[in-house]
Amino acid sequence: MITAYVGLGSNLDHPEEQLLRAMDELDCIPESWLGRFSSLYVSAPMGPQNQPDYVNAVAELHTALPALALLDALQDIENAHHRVRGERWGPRTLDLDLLLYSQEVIDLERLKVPHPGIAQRPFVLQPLAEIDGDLQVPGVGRVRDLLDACKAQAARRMQ
Ligand code: A4P
Ligand code: MG
Repeated sequence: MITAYVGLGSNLDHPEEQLLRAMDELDCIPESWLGRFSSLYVSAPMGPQNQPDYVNAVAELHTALPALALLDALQDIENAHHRVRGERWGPRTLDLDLLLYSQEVIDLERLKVPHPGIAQRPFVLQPLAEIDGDLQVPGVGRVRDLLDACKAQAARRMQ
């Protein structure tokens, strides 16, 4: 079994409900089950500012699927949430990013792991640190240290 980490994000059509439903759907991916998961966090949009605030979270997933098959499963879930692919960094009902796949480094057109930009994103690092601050992002550093060094605006944990 591989331990993977999935970043969840939404800023359209009841984001909290989108994320909670997606957590259940992650648990239904074949040969996989949901492990620990973070609280929900709110933050201002990175990228275009003319869109609602985002709600983000991170989930740990134990899986026997190869990385690309896992990406397919994540994209199936995004599509089931009526995800429409518009402008880059534009608003979305559900975004599922494969953040970490064990300690593997993958550099394909369709899949880059660790997810690029992880170190600049408090809305990823904060929920990841809530699960395990000692996690290593291969080639980048320890989650807790990346969060300390992250200059971007913090995300706010929801009650
Ligand atoms: N892809 C490559 N690597 C991966 C990976 N590790 N995980 C490819 C998932 N997908 C990966 O993604 C485009 C392509 O990336 C996919 O087809 C896949 O093969 P996409 O989700 O269709 O497009 P996108 O999300 O618009 O682009 P991008 O660059 O992935 O955006 P991000 O990084 O996902 O950022 N602000 C806040 N506060 N919170 C957010 O969550 N999210 C975004 C989107 C913008 N601003 C945000 C947030
Ligand atoms: Mg994405």
